[in-house]
Amino acid sequence: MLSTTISDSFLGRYGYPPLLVRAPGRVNLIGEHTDYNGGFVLPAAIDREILFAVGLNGSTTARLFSHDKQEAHEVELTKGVLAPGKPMWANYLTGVMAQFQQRGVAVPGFDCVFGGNVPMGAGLSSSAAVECGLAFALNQLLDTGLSRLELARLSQQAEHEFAGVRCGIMDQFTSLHGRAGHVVQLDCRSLEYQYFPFNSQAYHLVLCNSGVKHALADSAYNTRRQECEQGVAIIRQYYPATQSLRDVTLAQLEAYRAALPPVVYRRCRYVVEENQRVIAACQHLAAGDMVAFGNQMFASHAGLRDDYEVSCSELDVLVQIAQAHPSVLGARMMGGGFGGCTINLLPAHAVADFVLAATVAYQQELNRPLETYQTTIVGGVSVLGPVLANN
Ligand code: GAF
Repeated sequence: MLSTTISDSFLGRYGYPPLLVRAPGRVNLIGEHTDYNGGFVLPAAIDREILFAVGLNGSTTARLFSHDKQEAHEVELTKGVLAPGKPMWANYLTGVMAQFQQRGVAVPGFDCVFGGNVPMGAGLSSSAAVECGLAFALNQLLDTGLSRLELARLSQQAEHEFAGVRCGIMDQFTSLHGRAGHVVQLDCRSLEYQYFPFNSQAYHLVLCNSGVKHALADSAYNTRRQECEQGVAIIRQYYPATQSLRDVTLAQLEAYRAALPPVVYRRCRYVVEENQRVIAACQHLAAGDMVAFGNQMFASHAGLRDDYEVSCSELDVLVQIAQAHPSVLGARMMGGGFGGCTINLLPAHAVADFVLAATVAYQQELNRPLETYQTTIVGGVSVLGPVLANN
């Protein structure tokens, strides 16, 4: 078991029993690239997790060990302001330490072994799980008393400043607030949220990993964000109350289309329509109309591909394969884009047939192996317990 492996590794390296914390990755059913536009998302935490074993070591050094990379790294905590550096994997952790410090919390020396089974670069938010897991663990160890929402914000800030991605709040929020058997509709402006039960007896969410992550992903993400901000700045000249694309209607966008550069117009149109889709999808979910829900997912993918331009040929092929399967209700690319996974909604009885069909078709069309993951919706970050020595 992963938790035993991680805690054994900690005991072996440091010789005392750790606190053990788990932090899940996430899926997002619908609402992509809406979070940093003050809009709506519908994610869930999944049973792909990063495990943390941590303990205070009485020194002024953070001793970090990545179980997956089998690499160690040390951070001296008393040498002024922490800054990003190498190796890259340590930045997600150092970024979190820096955020505690910025909030006036002195971080004492600690030991940390972490590792998990959230595939990297697959759009399942392995980085958010790493940030949130350490933030939660330090909050416990230091008895800092920060709320889950504050930990989510702190982790998001760590991603901005130490990974250089100006992400929204969705991934960190979900890792910390997931609820077993439920998806969560989050209003990314007010941070109000509502859980919806997901009928996992009847329906499954299957992830198809395209196996690609295009190099431009991070810079293109930041560019999309800037294009949206540019759109808001122009629209605000006509509607001064506009804070974000969340406030813009399609009619307003059409009325001032000529004032917007064509690319900016298309980015804005996608976001405005995607927010509407999330609201409609939640109504379908509440009504148990999974066919209508799935159609919103297909429409979301079309917008991401044609207007927002964050898909890629591999993801488009995977969605086409899903669309051609008689049982799939909905499919779309998921996360930032330019690679990673598609998310597919289908009746439980059709999962085995779909996985086989998709694997064969992907191999035939792109000559690539397809990895698929069946997901279970789980709760957010939690303590698994202190591990007793010799246990
Ligand atoms: C990435 C980001 F981290 C999220 O904040 C979100 O913007 C997502 O891409 C796209 O919806 O996962």
